[in-house]
Parts: sequence; C-alpha cells; structure tokens
Amino acid sequence: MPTILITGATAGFGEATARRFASEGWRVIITGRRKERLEALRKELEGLHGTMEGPSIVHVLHFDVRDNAAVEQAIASLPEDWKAIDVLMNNAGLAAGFDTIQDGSLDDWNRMLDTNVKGLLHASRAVIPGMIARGKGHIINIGSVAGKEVYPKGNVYCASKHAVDALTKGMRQDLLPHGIKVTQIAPGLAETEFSQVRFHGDEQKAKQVYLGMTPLNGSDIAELVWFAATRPPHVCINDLVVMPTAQAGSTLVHRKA
Ligand code: NDP
Ligand code: 8X3
Repeated sequence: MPTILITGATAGFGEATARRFASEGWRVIITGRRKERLEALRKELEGLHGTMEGPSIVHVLHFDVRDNAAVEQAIASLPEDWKAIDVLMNNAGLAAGFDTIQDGSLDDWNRMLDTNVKGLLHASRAVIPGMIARGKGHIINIGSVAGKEVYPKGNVYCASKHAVDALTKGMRQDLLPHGIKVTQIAPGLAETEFSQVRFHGDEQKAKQVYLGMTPLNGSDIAELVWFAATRPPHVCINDLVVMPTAQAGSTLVHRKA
C-alpha cells in the first residue's frame, strides 16, 4: 500500500487527511508537535483500519518543522519499510496575529515565516532525495487564498503563503526530470484551529471569523488531497483554489444577518 507523510496531523486539514487516507487503506505517517494527540490518533486509526496480525498502518514522527535537524533526524529514523514515501503533504502552518505592518509582532512574523516557509522547505529537503532515487513521488503543498491575494492586516501571513505558491511552481520545475508531481491546494476560510491560533487563543475573535456563513472544514480539504493524490501517473493537478460558496475573495464574504 502507498504511504503518505503529513506534516501537522494533530488538527484541522492534516488530521482529516490522515483519517481519509487511512480509511482508504494507505499507510500514514502522522507528524506534529503535540505527541499525545499523535499517539491518540495512531491508536484510533489502527483500531479502525488496522488488523491484529497485519503490519501497522500508522507511524508517528514527533517534530517541530522549524527545526531542520529534528526534521532530518525524524525522517532518517523511519524504519526501512516506512522509508518509501509516495506523497508528502506539506500542511503544518499557521497565521499568528492580525495586525497592520506597523503594529505587527516580530515573534509572530518569525513563527509564520519559520513554519510556513522554512518548515515546508525542511520537510521537502528531507523527503525529496528518496523520491528522486525511486523516480516518483508527489508533494502536495497547502497554500491559501492568502497566497493568491493580499488582504489588510494579512501582510506577513500572505507573504508566507505567496512564498508557498512560488515554491510550488519552483519545485515542479526543478523536479520535472524526476517524475515527481507537485500540487498546491489553496483554501479560503476553513474552520479548524487556525483562527484560535491566529488570535492567540481568543475564542470569541476566532468564532467571529465564521459568523453567518458556512466555512470549509477539514474533510473538504482532505477530499481534495485524496483527489490530487489518486490521479493516474500521467496527470498532475498543479493548483486547486477552493473557497466556501459564501466567499468570493479574501475580503468578500456573504454573511447572513
Ligand atoms: P490547524 O491549526 O487546525 O492545524 C495546524 C497544524 O499544523 C497542526 O497539526 C499543528 O500541529 C501543525 N503545526 C503548526 N506549527 C507547527 C510546527 N512548528 N511544527 C510542526 N507542526 C506544526 O490549522 P489548519 O488545519 O487550518 O491549517 C493547516 C494549513 O492550512 C496551514 O498551513 C494553514 O496556513 C493552511 N490554511 C488554513 C486555512 C484555514 O482557513 N483554516 C485556509 C488556507 C490555508 P502541532 O501544533 O501539534 O505542532
Ligand atoms: C487562511 C485563509 O483567509 O484567513 O489561509 O487567510 S485566510
């Protein structure tokens, strides 16, 4: 069975994608910083989709994508029969803060750029050599509509997702001779833990983001990852932009009173 490695599988899109792929019989490498969540998810998915006598279908790697040495060490530590990663989902990411550029916090900026841009590079750098050696593979980067347009107070988050957009194109060009597919999925408003993180745990502010409209959810994105990953070998989905029906742009959302 094929293997997918998902960065940021403890919540939101990554967790939903782990559930989706495990339910389809794929082997899933789940990663993130919150180890207890990873272990709980592993147990649950093994219970639902594994067999007592068969090999495990979920493997846990615990690392912070910002720490290149930790990423390298974790990927190198994979048991021999887990090393052939077919799909890498670069999903770990966050927005921190919602401030004008003149009021932004340096700590928030570093968290976003180190996670969304450098974290994606660290995971890719650790996985790509194996894909090149096998002459196949698929990298699925989770960008955002914030990587397609800039909105007020989105400044550094938007810059980080524009970087994901550029890196997706650059990776596709450089990996072309190696038969490696590179896809970007760019969602609009989706209710996960994203806004809780962005507003530093302020539940009220987080809820307001989705007030009066139906946002996307983790399963909606997992479905697109599944679609992209299961096209025939000669087909690469380059870029998928997806918004809730109630959204037509970063600042254009139709809300019911
Ligand atoms: P969640 O906050 O629900 O999940 C984020 C995941 O990223 C968690 O599993 C978290 O794991 C992981 N993560 C964050 N920082 C790190 C780190 N330093 N090292 C390792 N893992 C990390 O958010 P979403 O599921 O919504 O977000 C997933 C991706 O989708 C992000 O890249 C986000 O920018 C993007 N996105 C989100 C949208 C939305 O509206 N929700 C829309 C468009 C794009 P842990 O904390 O355990 O490490
Ligand atoms: C998350 C979507 O609109 O909050 O990337 O930037 S948005």
